[in-house]
Amino acid sequence: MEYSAENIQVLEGLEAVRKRPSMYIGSTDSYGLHHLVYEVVDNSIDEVLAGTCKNIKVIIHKDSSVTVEDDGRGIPVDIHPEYKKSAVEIVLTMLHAGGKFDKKSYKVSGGLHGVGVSVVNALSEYLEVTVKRDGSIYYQRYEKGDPVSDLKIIGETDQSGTIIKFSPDKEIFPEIDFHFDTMATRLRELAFLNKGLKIELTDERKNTKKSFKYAGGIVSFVKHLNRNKECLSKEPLYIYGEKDNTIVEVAMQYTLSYTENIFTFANNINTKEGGTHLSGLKTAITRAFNTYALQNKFIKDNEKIAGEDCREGLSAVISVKLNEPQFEGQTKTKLGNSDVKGIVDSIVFEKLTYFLEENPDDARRIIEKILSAARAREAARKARELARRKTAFEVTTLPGKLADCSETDPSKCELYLVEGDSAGGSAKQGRDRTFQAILPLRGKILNVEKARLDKILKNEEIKTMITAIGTGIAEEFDISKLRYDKIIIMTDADVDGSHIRTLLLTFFFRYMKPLVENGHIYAAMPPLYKIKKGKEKYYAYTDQELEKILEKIGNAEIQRYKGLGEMNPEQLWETTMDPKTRIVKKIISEDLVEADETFTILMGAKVEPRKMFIYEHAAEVENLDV
Ligand code: 0RA
Repeated sequence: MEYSAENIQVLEGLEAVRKRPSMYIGSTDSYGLHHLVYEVVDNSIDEVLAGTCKNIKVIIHKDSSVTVEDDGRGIPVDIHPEYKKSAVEIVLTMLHAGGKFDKKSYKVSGGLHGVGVSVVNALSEYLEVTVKRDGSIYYQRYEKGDPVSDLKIIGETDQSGTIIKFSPDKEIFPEIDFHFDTMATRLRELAFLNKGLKIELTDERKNTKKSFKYAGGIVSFVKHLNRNKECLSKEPLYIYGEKDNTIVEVAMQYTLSYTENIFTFANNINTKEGGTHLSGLKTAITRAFNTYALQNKFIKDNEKIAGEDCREGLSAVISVKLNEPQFEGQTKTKLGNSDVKGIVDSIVFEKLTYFLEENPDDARRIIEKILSAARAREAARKARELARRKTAFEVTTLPGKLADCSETDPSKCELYLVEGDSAGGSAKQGRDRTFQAILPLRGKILNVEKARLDKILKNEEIKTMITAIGTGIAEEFDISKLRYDKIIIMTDADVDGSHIRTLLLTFFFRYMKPLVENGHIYAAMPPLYKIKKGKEKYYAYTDQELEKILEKIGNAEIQRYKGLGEMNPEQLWETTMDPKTRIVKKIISEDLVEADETFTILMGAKVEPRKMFIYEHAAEVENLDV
C-alpha cells in the first residue's frame, strides 16, 4: 500500500499533553527529559525496522537543545484532504497521529513508547523539522507545539530523511541537563539490537562523540556485558527463530561469576520488568539443562536442577519482535502477550539442546558450574533454616548491636550503617532516637561479588544488617517488611570508607536490588573540614567549598576531619545527621548495564580492568553512583 496523508488517524490536540506531561512521558524529571530524545529516536528506529534507515545521528547542543537526524523515508509532506494540513504537521501536532504501518514492520508501540513525536513538540520551547523527500528539502518551525511558519521548500536534494531539532520547555522541565552517558547507553543498546545500524552521539558541550555500530548485534551485546568477566565458552551462543510472525533472538554466554544478568527487549523496548519472553527463556534453559544432565548421567532419575542454578553466571540478551505488543506492569515495561512464552520456549529449547549435543566440552563445563551452584544453594538453604530455627527460640530477634529507634512507623524511620564502633558510639549519642536507628559495622565486610550466598549468610556483619533491615534477601526479599524508609551508609571520607561503602552498595545491588531501585539507599556526606574564626564556625563538604568560605572570611583555623570518629556527638548530629542541615546522597541505579559493569569491575574477579577503572575514575569512585 502506498502511503498517503489520508492514512493518518487523527485523535486529539496537544493541550492535554502540556497540562499533564507525566501522563505521556512518565515524569518531568531527568527520566522524562531523556524520554523526549528516545521518543524521537524511536520514530527513526521504526524506519530502521521498515528497512529504510541505516544511520541515526543525535547531537546535544550547548544550549541543551537536541537534534535527531535519520536517513529514513522522511515524514510525508502531502496534504491531508480533510484537515488541509501536511502530514508533517499532523504527525507533529496531533496526538497518536502516526502512519498506518504495514503490520509486518513491527512498529514500536504501547507503554510510554510510541506516544509520538507530537508529545515532544508539545513539550518543547521550539521544534524545527527538516524533511528530505521527493527531491526537496522541507522546513517548518513550531513553538510549544504550534506551527509558527508554513511548511516550505528550502532547497533540493537527492537524499531522504528527517531532522528534528527541539529545545525542551523550561516551563515544563525544571532541569534540562542531558546526560551524555545515559544517552550513550540507550543508543548503544539500540545499535546492539539493530545489527548494522550506525548511531552517532555528539555532545557539543564537551566536544565528545561516540559512534555505535555492531555487526554482531546482540552477540556483541553479550560480549560487551562479559568483557570484564571470565567466560566458560569462547563465543556466546546465538539463537534465531521465527514462529507465528514473532521473531526471537537470543545471545547467551556463561561466566565464572555468580550473578545472573539477563536483558530483555520487545520491539527494541527494554522490558525491565520482564514478561512472557523472559518466562519462556527461563523455562527453556531449565528444561534443556535438566534433559541434557539426565541423559548424560550428570544427575539421577529422581534429581532435578532448579532454574536459578541453571542461570548462575549467565549473561544473556533476548530480543523479540512481534505485532501489537502488550506492555504491562508498573512502568509498562513487562511484555504481556501470552503466546510469546511458548514460542520462545520451543525455539530456545530446540536450539540450546542442539548446541549442548554438538559441543560436549562446553556442555560439561556449564553443567559442572550449574551443579556446583545447586550444591551451594542447598548449603545456603540449610544455613538459613538453621538461622530461622535459632531465632524462633530467641526472645528478641533484633541484633544487640542495633540501637533501634522508638518510632514504629517504618516510613518515618532511618537506619544509619556506621563504619566502626567509635563513630557508632558518637552516632548513638548524637542521634534523634525517636526516628534514627544506628547499626555500627565493624571489621571487614564480605565482598559479595566473590562469594556465593551460603558464605555470605555466614558473615556476621551481613547477617546483622539483614535482620535489622527486615526484608530478607534475594528470592525471599519482601519490601513490605522494610523497617526503615531510609538506609544511610555513613563511612569515613577516605579510601577505606569508600571501599566499605562500595562493598555495602554491592551487597544491596545484588541481594536487595528493589531497595536501590526504589530510592531507599543513601550515602551520608560528612564534612571534610571545620573552619573556625573567632566564635563563628563553618563546615566544608568539598575542597571547592573550603576555598569559597576562605575567600569570604579570610584567615581562619582549619581542621581536616580524617574520620567520623574525630567528631563529637553534637558535631556529628549537626553536620551529618540532622535532616535540616545534613547532606545525604540518594544512590540511584540509572542504568543497569553500566551499574552491573561498575560492580563487576570494582569487585569482580578479573584484576586488570579493576585497576584501570579506579585509575580512570578515581574522582568518581569517591562518590559512587550505582
Ligand atoms: C509517518 C509516516 C511514515 C514515516 C514517518 C511518519 C516518519 C516519522 C519520523 C520521525 C522521525 N523520523 C521519522 N521518519 C519517518 C511513513 C512514510 C512512508 O511510507 O513513506
